[in-house]
Amino acid sequence: MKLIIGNRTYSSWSLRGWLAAKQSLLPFETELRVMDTPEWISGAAKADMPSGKVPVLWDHGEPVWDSMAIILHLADKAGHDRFWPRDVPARQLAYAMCAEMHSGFAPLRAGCPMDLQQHFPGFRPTPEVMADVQRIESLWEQALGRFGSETGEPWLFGRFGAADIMFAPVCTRIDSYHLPVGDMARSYVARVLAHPWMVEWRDAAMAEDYDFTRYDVPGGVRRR
Ligand SMILES: N[C@@H](CCC(=O)N[C@@H](CS)C(=O)NCC(=O)O)C(=O)O
Repeated sequence: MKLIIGNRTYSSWSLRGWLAAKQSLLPFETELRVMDTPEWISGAAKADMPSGKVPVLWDHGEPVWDSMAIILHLADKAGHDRFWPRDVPARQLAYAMCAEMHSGFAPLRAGCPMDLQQHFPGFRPTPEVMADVQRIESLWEQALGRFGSETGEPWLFGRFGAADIMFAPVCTRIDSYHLPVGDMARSYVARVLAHPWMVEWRDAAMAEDYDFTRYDVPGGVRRR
């Protein structure tokens, strides 16, 4: 399989697709397409990207685009238990949380774009951003409180899975923008950021070097 991703520093959807590929435990190669280069803007870099967006997974000559479709496809291939809780009520909540993340939280996504190379010490979130953060905290509380302890592992539904993957970029935003959250969310964010795959992605992001100004937010401080 080949996974096409965008800039690791900025592309939160690529991070989700890549975490899903790692979670499948299936072999894959990763191909970076640097966004906003002349080739990206002209469309030449997107010839094998059906929606013109990353991530795209190529599997046996067929593309699967969109992070959610990649999760669904890889769960079919690698086994649903690697991505979804087995218990039906837990699975219902996991499906709904992933769908809500995939289609919602526009103020948080627009106001706090993922940026792994910087953090924003003086950032003042709007009420709309904070409403998204509070909604996400309440979803995490439900998942962790009802189902998180079932396997003895510290993820939203016990074992690491699709819900942790979908919310992983939110964890980077809470960290980068110093968004105020309660103890439960703070410790969940710390666990996600310390996950070996997150560390691997972040290290690779820190090594990326390109001009990319599309998502510039004032007040950023470089992490290196
Ligand atoms: N719903 C899509 C969203 C993908 C998306 O918006 N990707 C961005 C990068 S994070 C992209 O490729 N945008 C097209 C562009 O920048 O031209 C998914 O879940 O994969």
